[in-house]
Amino acid sequence: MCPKLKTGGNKLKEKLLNLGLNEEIYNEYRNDSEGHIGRVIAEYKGLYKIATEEDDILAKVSGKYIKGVVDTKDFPAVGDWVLVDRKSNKNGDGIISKVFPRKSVVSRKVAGKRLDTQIIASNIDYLFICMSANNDFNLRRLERYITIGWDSGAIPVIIITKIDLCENLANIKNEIESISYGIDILYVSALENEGIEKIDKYLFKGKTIGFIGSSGVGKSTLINLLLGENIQSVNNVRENDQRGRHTTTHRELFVIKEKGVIIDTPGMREIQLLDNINGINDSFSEIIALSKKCKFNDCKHNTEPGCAVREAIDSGNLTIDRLNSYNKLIREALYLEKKNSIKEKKVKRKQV
Ligand SMILES: Nc1nc2c(ncn2[C@@H]2O[C@H](COP(=O)(O)OP(=O)(O)OP(=O)(O)O)[C@@H](O)[C@H]2O)c(=O)[nH]1
Ligand SMILES: [Mg+2]
Ligand SMILES: [Zn+2]
Repeated sequence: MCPKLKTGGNKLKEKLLNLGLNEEIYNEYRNDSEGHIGRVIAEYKGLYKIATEEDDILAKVSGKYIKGVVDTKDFPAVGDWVLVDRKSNKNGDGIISKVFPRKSVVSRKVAGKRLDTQIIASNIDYLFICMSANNDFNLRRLERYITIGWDSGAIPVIIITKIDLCENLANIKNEIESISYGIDILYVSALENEGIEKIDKYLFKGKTIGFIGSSGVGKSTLINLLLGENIQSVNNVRENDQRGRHTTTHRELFVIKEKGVIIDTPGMREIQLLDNINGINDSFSEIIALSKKCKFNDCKHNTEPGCAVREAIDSGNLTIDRLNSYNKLIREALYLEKKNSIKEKKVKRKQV
C-alpha cells in the first residue's frame, strides 16, 4: 500500500487503493475542494456506474460538463477517475463534474465514416491483446492491435488464447515473434488451465489490465478464471455457431482483491486506427530502423537504389506482407490526419 495516500491524517479508504488510485491522481483530486473521487466501473448509454470510497453509485455528467464537450472522447469512459458530488446512493444518482487527466487511453476511430474517437478504456497499465490460436488468428489484425497498444500509453502484452485448439503452435509462434518486437507474448488455454499462471506477474494491487480482442476469443472466460468466479457471461454455444454474436455487451471494470483491476470489453469487429503515426512507427520499429540505412532520406522503398528495406526483403529478413501492411496503415493515418485537420478548421471557423 502507498503510505503517502492520506487524507488529513486518515488513510484513504482501502477500497480506492484496490481500485487503482495512485498518488498522481490523488494529488489532482486534492486540489479540488468540492466533491468526491470515484472510478468509472461501467457505462450504460450516458449513465455511469462509479465506485466511490463508500458505495457504487450511478451518475450522469453535469449540464455544464456537456457544454464543454467537443469530441466523444471528452465524455467519461470506463477506467476514468472522476469527481462526483456524492459518495453514496442515498440521495439518488450522482453528478459528474470532472474527468481527471488520463494516464493512458486505449482508443480507436468510431467505426464508419465519422471521425470521432471511441475510448475503449482508460488508465490502463497493461493492455492484454487477445487473439485465439485457431480461426481468429490473423497477423495483420494483430499489427493493428499492437499499434493501438503503443498509441495508448499502456504496455501491450499479447495473449494467444485457446492453444488447446491449435495443432501447429510452433508456426504461430514464429509468425508472432516476427512482428512483435519488445512485447511479451503469453500462450494460454483457459479450458486446460495452461499458461494462466504466467499472467500472475502482471497482477498487482493498484495496477489495471485492459482486455481487448475479437468476439469469442475467450476474454471473459480468462477474466472469470482470474477473478476466481463466474462473474462475466461467456458464450457457451459451439465454436462454429457464434460468429457475429457478442457475449460481453459493455465495458466493465472488476477488482481482483489485492491483485489489481481488470477491464473486460466487448469483442471488436473493426479496428480503425487514429491518425497517430507514432503508434504505427513503434509497432513497425524494425522497418523504421532499416529505413534509416536507406541511401535516400525520403526513400519510399520501391525501386530506389541503396534501399535497405528492399535488401532486407530480398535476403528474407523482412516479408513483403509486413512492408505492405506498414504502408497501408501509414496511408490510413495520413488520410485521417488530413480529414481531421479539415474538421478542426471548420470547428475553429464556427467558434470565431
Ligand atoms: N477450446 C477452448 N475454448 C475456449 C477457451 N477459452 C474460451 N473458450 C470458449 O470460447 C467461447 C467464447 O468465450 P468468451 O470468453 O465468451 O469470449 P469473449 O472474448 O469474452 O467474447 P465477447 O464477449 O463476445 O467479446 C466460449 O464458448 C468459451 O468456452 C480455451 O482456452 N479453449
Ligand atoms: Mg466477453
Ligand atoms: Zn528504402
